Amino acid sequence: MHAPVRAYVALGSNLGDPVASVRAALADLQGLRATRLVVASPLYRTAPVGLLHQPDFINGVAALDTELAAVGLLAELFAIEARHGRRRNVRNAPRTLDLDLLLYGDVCQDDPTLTLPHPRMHERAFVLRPLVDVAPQVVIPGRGPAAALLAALPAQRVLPL
Ligand code: PH2
Ligand code: MG
Ligand code: MG
Repeated sequence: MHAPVRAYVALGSNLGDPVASVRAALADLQGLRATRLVVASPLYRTAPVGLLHQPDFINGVAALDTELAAVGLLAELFAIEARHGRRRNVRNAPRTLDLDLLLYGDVCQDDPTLTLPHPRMHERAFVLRPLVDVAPQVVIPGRGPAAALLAALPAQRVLPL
């Protein structure tokens, strides 16, 4: 544990009751040890990216200040996913809850366990839109300002709930 680091977590769900799952996950993040939930974005209904023939997603982003190490925070996110019935099978398949660690301070790393920044966040409007809501000035290390990246993306369906 160390001085708090600002981290951003993406929330996503498209199985069961996605709005309830994402709201419950936000409550879980609020209760996380050694961590403060600073702000949660509005939620969005978004078109699936990757695997196309699956239900729309509910997506949002949370800003956290955490004394946990990045891997410790990641383990907590996996534990919350598991508590919400997440099964890990096909990549990009529908899921009851997906919690992705987007940014952990300005750390850049490419480990088998954790890549930071999240390697696909800069091309996903369903991540950048709520991220810019909570952190309009945030810069993705190695990629640039999130707001500029979002503005340059081709249209993706991301609608406020
Ligand atoms: N997550 C994915 C793949 N595709 N599409 C949307 N709209 N929202 C997601 O959260 C999402 C996705 C992999 O985690
Ligand atoms: Mg994901
Ligand atoms: Mg994930």
